[in-house]
Amino acid sequence: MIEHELESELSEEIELKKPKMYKVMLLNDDYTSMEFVVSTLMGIFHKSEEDAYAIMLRIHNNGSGLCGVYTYEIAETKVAHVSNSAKKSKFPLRAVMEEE
Ligand code: TYC
Repeated sequence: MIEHELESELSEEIELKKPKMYKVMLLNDDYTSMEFVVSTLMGIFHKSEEDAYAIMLRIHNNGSGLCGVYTYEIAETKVAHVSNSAKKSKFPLRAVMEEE
């Protein structure tokens, strides 16, 4: 087998074992209530109330904060759920994803 074939098989195998991971971050804004952010972190990101409160404060103080690290499709779904839930409650809360 020629060398590049071996190499691509090897890298395919590595990709199967270790998918790219994506950070999902919430962004601060001036209008979303702190309570809504805490609920979002508990409901969508499965944080405890204590962790959710600490993460919400970090976002409020620093502009953004890490909510979790997921594979591409799960991260996309989290971002979409935040967007739909915020829209429903008329808050401008936004989540973004970023390759780790
Ligand atoms: N800054 C908002 C306030 O003072 C609270 C907030 C926190 C909004 C985190 C968004 O991702 C956010 N009500």
